[in-house]
Amino acid sequence: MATPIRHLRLFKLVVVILTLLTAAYTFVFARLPSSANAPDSSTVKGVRGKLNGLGLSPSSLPLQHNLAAAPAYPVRLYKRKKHKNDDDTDNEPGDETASGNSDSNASTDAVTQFRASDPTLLISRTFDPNNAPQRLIFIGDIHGSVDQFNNLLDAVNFRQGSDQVILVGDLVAKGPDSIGVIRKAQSINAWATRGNHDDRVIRWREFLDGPGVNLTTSDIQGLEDNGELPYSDFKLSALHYEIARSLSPDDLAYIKSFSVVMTLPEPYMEWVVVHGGLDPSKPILKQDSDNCMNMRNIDSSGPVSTHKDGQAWFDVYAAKMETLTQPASPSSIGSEDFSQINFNKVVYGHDAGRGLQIHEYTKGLDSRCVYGGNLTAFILPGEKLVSVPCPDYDGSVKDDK
Ligand SMILES: [Mn+2]
Repeated sequence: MATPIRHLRLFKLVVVILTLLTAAYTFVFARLPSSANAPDSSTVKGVRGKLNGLGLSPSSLPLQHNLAAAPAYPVRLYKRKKHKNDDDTDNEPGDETASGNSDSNASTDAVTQFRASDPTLLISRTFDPNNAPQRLIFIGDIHGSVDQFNNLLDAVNFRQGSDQVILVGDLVAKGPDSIGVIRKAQSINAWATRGNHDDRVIRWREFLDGPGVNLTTSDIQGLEDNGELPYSDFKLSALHYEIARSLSPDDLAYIKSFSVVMTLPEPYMEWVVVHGGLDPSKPILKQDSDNCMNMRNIDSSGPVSTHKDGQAWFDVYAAKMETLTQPASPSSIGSEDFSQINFNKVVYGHDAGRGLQIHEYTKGLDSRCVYGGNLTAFILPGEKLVSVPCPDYDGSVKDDK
């Protein structure tokens, strides 16, 4: 087992070096003047203007904000708050990604390094001004249920070219055909935000293409048994490993293009998309990407993935939005608050435990597709909901803990 361990150490060293190089590169280029091909300001006026106010100079579309380029980002982007009673087996088995004890420090550090090199916290999408879509069709967590994905596209009478599909993440894992979902999504040019399961598959693939390239499955099993895999949420018994091995280069490039947060152009600038949720105490460019992909509740320590502590993140968010709409309160909000951003409505997924959650400011679309519930679409304009029934694939995820 000495060789794989040496490879792991080398991998961590390489990740550190690449992170530093990326930071240096973006430090230099973030300070160059905007390029001549900067977009018409009318297409991105609100969010872009606010981003400039935060010290960033987007110069190409879609706007992609490199985590390493923003000096104010937290250093530790992945450190998960872990609670002793953190038990989400009722809604998303396998979502526990941090073991939460001192033995996991090495794994947590490796994950943190990966996060720091992740280039896409936020993408601000734009439309072709000559061919803007007639409808936006947001779709909840598909989890490999490609037949239901196709059924839902039929049910909403999806038309390529005039409809833009936007997935809230977790295309993969749990269900029967993750690769089929990725390829279908790419074939219809769907936009997507990165779900925690998409992210885990990407990390597996980076490991298998890197330090794990010469390891057999039994080598990897040995590393898992000894707690020596680079990420604490890697489990051979879950589907992510096989999905990662099955990705074509096109598949991989497509899912790696998913940003953690996505903002939308006019006339949808009040909408933002994220897989898990947003932390209402932080401006958009200071969100923690791990929290954005995993949060369900917010307690006194901040976002948590559990339902058991604190309150639903969307209730905290709604309370915050209510304060922002009070004319008397802006002076108490701080210069880098949500008040700087034009959006106020969030489309998200991830919370099968609570199921479909349609509130004024937040639209939660995970309606338990993979557990025999529905797959749901939310359509703009009009805020119409369309659902199709799903079989219970739960048998395939019994080992995904
Ligand atoms: Mn999820």
